[in-house]
Amino acid sequence: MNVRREWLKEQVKLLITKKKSVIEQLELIDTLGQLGVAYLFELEIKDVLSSISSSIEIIISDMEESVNLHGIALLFRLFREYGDLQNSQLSLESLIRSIKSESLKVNIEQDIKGLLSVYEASYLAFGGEDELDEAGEFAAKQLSELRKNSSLDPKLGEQIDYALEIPLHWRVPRLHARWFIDFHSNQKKIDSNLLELAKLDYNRIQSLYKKELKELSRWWKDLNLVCEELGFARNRPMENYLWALGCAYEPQFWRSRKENFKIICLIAIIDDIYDIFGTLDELELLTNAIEQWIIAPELPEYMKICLLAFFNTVNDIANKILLEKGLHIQLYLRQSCVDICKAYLTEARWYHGGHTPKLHEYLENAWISIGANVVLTEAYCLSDDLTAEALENFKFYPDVLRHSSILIRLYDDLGTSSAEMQRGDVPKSVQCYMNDKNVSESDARKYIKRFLIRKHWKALNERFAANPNLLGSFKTGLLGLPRISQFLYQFGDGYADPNFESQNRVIKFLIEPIPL
Ligand code: 0FV
Ligand code: MN
Ligand code: MN
Ligand code: MN
Ligand code: MN
Repeated sequence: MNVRREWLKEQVKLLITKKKSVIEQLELIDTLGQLGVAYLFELEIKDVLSSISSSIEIIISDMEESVNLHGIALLFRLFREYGDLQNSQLSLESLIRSIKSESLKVNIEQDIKGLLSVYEASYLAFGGEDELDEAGEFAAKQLSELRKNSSLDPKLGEQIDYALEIPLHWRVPRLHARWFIDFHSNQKKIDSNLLELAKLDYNRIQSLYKKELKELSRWWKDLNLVCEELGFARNRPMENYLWALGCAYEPQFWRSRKENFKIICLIAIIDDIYDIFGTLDELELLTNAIEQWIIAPELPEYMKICLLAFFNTVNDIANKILLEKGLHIQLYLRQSCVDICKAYLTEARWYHGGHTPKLHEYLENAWISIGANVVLTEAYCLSDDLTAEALENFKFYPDVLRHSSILIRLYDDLGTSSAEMQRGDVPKSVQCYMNDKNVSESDARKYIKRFLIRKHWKALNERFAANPNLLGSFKTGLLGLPRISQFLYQFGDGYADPNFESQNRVIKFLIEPIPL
């Protein structure tokens, strides 16, 4: 398999460098990305994009002349995805011009490929790019209309449904790759060597995940926290591994993925202590003990058991980095843990005091209590590129992390708040908004889905593009965690209470290889 894979890789390299039109170049780069193999050809892709970059104005004016909506939209999206800020602005203007030009409307309505591309491109918008939103909405509407046409090719119909369900930019890349490979398997549209490489590589990475999950499950079992004293807590190692994969799915980030998994397992138990089991007095004691990083003697037994494992896990990883690099990361990890527990305590006080915060007041706390601050701080500290200087320059929670966290929180609230309210928990974003505006639950959900989530994705896109040099899986997690959150909570609580739909998708992700 490895020999075959190497050979295929060489063939695909030849394919990339073969002479072809700009549109064909762009489509190939896009296909590599959607197949999940772009990471194998980073240099080649960079070369192609920078050669396009150097004659961008001519290319765009050619596309405008031939009314190539698909081409301009794809160009825009790829420059945004690959972080070429300057050229994405340039092609954005052309894109808007093309869509707006009245005379083109007739063509546009029949140009399904163009509409799909505009739709997908619109999700890469920054804050304030409202015209792009409008273009995306226009495209979505046209596509739903076209979908009703019974003579539409069924394959194309399937593609439209899939796109309208969730845009590409919001999807978990590995899962999308699986869909994309399956979708194209019996078609002749993708070069057969490339498709075979994608399948081999998908299966190779999947078997790597299985190995990791096996090792991590053993660690979790040996930790022995699934015990009588903590019987109220969630025991979901596989789903915790999915969170860690969401943060970094690339094989080379194994280190941070593994430690992220461990910390997520522990955070999930601590969350359950704050939400479900602890009395308010106990929770005050617990928060104090975590701030001082001690197993205080007055803590109840179940808290001691959990804290000891928690401190050990964090100290262990800090010690490894100290031995390897001479760097002290423990204070950073500790600070992120203290911050989340304080946010948990605030929620517990609100809950026990019967307080319903305003939505903005709730979110000001809840973007921390969702836990991405802990995962991403750890990801930063475990990046292979971490140096003494990078550690010194670490800033807790820049704006880009805040927007990412808010998204994870909003998806979580949409999926979990019904059960949380039934069980008894602090009002979540849905309930806070209902209370603020005196609206129904379904209106609150609509507001969050259609407005708030869009708004924070735009802010995240913008901040992410403005910070191209972030470290390791800190960088990948900023986009990856909202995506995995979207995935886990799309059909209710796929994290703690998985239904058939969620399980099925996980099996495709982690268990079932692609038939060759
Ligand atoms: C959220 O669960 C959840 F998935 C947790 C705590 C696992 C860790 C996830 C990350 C670190 C991102 P839940 O809905 O119970 O969380 P809240 O905050 O709503 O109690
Ligand atoms: Mn909870
Ligand atoms: Mn909670
Ligand atoms: Mn902001
Ligand atoms: Mn929740």
